[in-house]
Amino acid sequence: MLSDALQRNAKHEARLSNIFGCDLSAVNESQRFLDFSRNDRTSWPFTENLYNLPMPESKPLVAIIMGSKSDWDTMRNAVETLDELGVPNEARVLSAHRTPDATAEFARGAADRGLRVIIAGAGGAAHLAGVIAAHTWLPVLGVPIQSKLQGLDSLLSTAQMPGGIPVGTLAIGEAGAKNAALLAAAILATSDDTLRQKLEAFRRKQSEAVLSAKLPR
Ligand code: RP5
Repeated sequence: MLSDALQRNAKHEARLSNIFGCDLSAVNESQRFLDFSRNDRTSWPFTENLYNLPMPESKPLVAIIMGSKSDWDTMRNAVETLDELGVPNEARVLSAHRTPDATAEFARGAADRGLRVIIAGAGGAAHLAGVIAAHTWLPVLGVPIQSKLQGLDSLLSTAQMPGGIPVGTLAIGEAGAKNAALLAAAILATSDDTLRQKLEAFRRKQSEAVLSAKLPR
């Protein structure tokens, strides 16, 4: 009877892995099933949602990297846009200059961790996106941070990559961060219909807001 239950659980798990794209097979199935059936959810890789239903923790698909904590006010626009679209993401500070080894290590391991797009924002002599791109085959989107030179230095040092290692560079500042997130979502949406629908809904809502705008006269 227990083996039947474990088999059913394995099928259920395979379906969930398929739906949510997270690797549940790495954990010891039988132990987790026993723990779950004992109502001890501490070993179950789910979080509780508002309705108290078990929900899987999704692995991040997009990483938002910034060269300094001072970049957060700009780069939060990327995080918030991805959150709005329901794209699992992670954000952290890494510097091409101040933490070169950690930056390279992050970039080399990114694809194997399941990340699919990297957004990198930096200001001044902004090498971050280029350095990350040098260490991974994943698409890297660069956001030039507004700087003492109005972000022109950041823009040129992010965009002007010599041929061979591309960085898709967005606009300077908040608009660039927001668009980097939308572009990352569009890249993922080429193989994700649900996300494509969310992007289309986002565009529709945006168009409606423009068309219903009231001028102050
Ligand atoms: C870059 O230098 C960062 O991306 C940031 O935009 C700029 C200034 O950094 P802080 O001096 O504010 O840490 O590496």
